[in-house]
Amino acid sequence: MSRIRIAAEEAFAPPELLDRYRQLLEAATGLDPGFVSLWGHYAGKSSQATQLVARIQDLGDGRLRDMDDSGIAKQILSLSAPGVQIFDAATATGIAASCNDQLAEAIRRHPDRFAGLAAIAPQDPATAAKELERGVGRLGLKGAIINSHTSGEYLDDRKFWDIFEAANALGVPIYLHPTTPPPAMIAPFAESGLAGAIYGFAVETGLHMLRLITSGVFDRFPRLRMVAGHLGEALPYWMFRVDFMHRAMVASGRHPRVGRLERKPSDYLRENFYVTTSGMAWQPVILFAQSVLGADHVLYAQDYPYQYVPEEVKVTDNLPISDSDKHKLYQENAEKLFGL
Ligand code: 1DF
Ligand code: MN
Repeated sequence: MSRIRIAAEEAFAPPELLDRYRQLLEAATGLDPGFVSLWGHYAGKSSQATQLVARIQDLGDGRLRDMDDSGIAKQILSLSAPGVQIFDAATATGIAASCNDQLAEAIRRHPDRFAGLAAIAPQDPATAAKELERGVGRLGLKGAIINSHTSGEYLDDRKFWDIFEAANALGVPIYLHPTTPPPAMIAPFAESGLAGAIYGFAVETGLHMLRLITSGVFDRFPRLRMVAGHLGEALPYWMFRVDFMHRAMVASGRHPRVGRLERKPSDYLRENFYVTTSGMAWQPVILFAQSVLGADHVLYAQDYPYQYVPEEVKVTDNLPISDSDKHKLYQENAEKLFGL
């Protein structure tokens, strides 16, 4: 049986953005230490970094060849972490728009191979909402990507909810992609070298997901759909304990921000979130995620070019699941979620 594989968390970064990152790293003091740990490495001179930077800029033949070599029919592209979220609001807004234009152009050249998510600047929520509307309405993008916290601020803060309002009205999902922990959280991660994709990403983004759930975002926007990578940043594993402790905390009135919700925390995770397998080509956890979230809410992703392993799809090809669930994982769920 021939199989279409769609990969849903695939990164690009135009030279314009990478140049800005390099300028920041050279000039600025007082930079976010997480940004320095990430792009201080990737903007460097190691052969791994050089190869990564070459791949991430390429929206043409090189990328298509890698997709062919790894069995990927279509990438859903998004601007690499931390995207524009480390710049001031005006700079971030301008770069987001330019990156979205370039992404749309690449998709126009290869409509059968690429789809994309809009970069937005949460620093200016009203303008971010407008850019999401432009990205979807005029550029044909399929949702937004937000690289977790913005200068230590989380989207449960109501000042950001214009963005949810726009996504909800457009009926498009928001991909909550990881980034390094913010300054107030990063010290024990950074000193041990664990701030990045090895672990810090997941801790920080899992926290962000749980903050969204417990703050009541999904009671205000019950149909809002969000996407998390890395099989849900470990939260699926925590559902039982979170439900138990949430119930106990609500009953005792233990904290003013842990209040009554219309559904159990795990219900929001199962109903409002979709997860992708990015970076998690490991059968036991994919099966676990499917079993607790449902096969309709788990999508394939590769995390190109950060975790590019050409033979990786063997793992998912060989999952002991029905053909119909495999079709959902590779194709059907992505087509439905992103409206491809
Ligand atoms: C890494 C991984 C970097 C992911 C990323 O963006 C990223 C990494 C800067 O390995 O350093 O998107 N990832 O999603 O796992
Ligand atoms: Mn990623």
